Amino acid sequence: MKLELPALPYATNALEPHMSAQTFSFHHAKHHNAYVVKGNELLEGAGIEADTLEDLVKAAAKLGGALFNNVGQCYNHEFFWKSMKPNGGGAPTGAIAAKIEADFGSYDNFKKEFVAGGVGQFGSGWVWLVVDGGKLKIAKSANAETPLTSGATPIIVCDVWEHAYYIDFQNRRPDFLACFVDNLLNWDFANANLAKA
Ligand code: MN3
Repeated sequence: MKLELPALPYATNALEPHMSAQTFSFHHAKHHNAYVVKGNELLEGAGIEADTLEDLVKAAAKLGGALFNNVGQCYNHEFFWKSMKPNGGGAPTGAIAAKIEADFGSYDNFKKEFVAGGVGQFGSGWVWLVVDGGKLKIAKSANAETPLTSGATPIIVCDVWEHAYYIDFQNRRPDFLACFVDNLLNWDFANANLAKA
């Protein structure tokens, strides 16, 4: 299979004022697109057969290097776009609300741990909400790494590479992460992923 640049699930200005159309013009149209183009170049002749992006990531992880970095970034970014929605964030609804109470004690504690996870990821990477061993947990990954390759089920992700927030928040990564949880987090997507975990 070939990598593709997916259309965003909303208009590029739909998440304003929290994430600007200008950020999407770089982050989706340039950064994500570059991973698609480079990943497809590297996939030619790599001999990988996969039917889904998830299987492609797992196969590329065995080869590592630039191939994995570009394929992993395609998966991570597609998951990130879906992890947000207009008027998202705030207290969760549905099955994930009870699961957050059970595994984090409270929504406020989840938020604290998610933000701390993203702040604590040194350099470029990602902060995830995952199901691992039946429990919701916060996971961090560096560069293009993803919990998919360690057997956890991704539920939500936030990109903490500087390109994700520098236009809108400059160096204020903690404010970006708090804004993601308060205003952007797509609990419908989280519930759909939880149902598959
Ligand atoms: Mn990014």
